[in-house]
Amino acid sequence: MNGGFGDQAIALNGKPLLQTIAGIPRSRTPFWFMRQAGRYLPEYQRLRAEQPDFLKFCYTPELTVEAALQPLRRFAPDAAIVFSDILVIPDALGRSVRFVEGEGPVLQPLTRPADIASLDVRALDERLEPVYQSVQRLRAALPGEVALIGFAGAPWTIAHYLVEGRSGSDGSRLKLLAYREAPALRRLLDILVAATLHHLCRQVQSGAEVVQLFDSWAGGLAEALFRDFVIEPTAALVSAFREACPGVPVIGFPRGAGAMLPEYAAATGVDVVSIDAAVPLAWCRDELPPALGVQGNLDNMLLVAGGPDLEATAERILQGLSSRRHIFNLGHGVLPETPPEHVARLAACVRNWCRP
Ligand code: 1CP
Repeated sequence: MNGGFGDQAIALNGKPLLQTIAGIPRSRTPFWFMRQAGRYLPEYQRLRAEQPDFLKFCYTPELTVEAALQPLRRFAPDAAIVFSDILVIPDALGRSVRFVEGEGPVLQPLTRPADIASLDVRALDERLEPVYQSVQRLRAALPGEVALIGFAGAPWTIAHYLVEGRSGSDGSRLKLLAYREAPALRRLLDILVAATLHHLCRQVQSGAEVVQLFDSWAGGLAEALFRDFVIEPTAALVSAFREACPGVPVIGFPRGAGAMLPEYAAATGVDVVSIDAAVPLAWCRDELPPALGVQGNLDNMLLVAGGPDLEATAERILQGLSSRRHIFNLGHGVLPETPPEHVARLAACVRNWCRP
């Protein structure tokens, strides 16, 4: 396991992304792209054809390591992210999870308190062993300056998929559960905190150097719900993670959190907040503490569109966040319809941009 920031010379080992998070000034802004591996790459499509069952793909290290390395060969980002999915946790807890072509994930919805009691954390480690092997092999295959990111879905977002059952839904079932049966939802979130803590720590033990929590469904919540069911479980998770894996930085991505971002950052203690494309740069400067890292936030749809605005916007983001710890990224993951040439142009632009 990596040492804390106290062991910087060893732990940060010339890796721009880790150095930036630690506040070591650099001439270049490090970058990677959420969902940098995946369907927009023809070489990924070919690899996927070898294993049409997506979960089986996620549990086959030979395939996941190759999928994670593909974007590195094309774009040379400063980080690799292990190829897996946030829904391996519901799967490992014994719920049925299927990925349906053209529809996305379909889960057996969790509807009764007895469903919560039936979640079984004991099988987790065994079921997810292939993910940890993927991390280990990927780390060994990485160029020395590339950092390895482990990840998990945040408890609220995993609860979303467990309760709603599919991706097209608007989240109303989970919100009603929060209002009508808060104690049951708290029990569910407690289980998810424990499972996620274990999953993140095992990734770190296997070679992950930084972890990201994807809270894709954190947006549009009333203040009290956001506080009780996004911030509170995330804070519990981060604090337990700090104890178990000291010195390993945490990136939080509460997508759509907007004006709640400062409170999220302060209460959870994450090192970096990942911001979506709707967050104004000037607002970050005024409202977020100067030592907090910021990751983001080019609109993933602009990356689909391309055109001269792509470089101009990237430079505006680089400039706008240049006075703080900034990791350049998108506001949300690369979309399947994105031309890979646009991603290559963006990578070149970020790599060649120098801090003023
Ligand atoms: O057909 C295919 O090949 C499957 C497409 C796919 C891929 C490539 C899915 C299904 N998951 C992934 C990989 C993945 N998912 C990664 C690793 C790849 C990388 O980043 O380079 C990561 C980090 C995720 C995370 C993930 N999965 C999130 C959080 C990020 C986000 O986009 O908000 C979410 C919400 C999921 C669920 C999921 N898995 C897959 C799909 C199509 C979805 C989204 C469904 C929805 O819209 O609700």
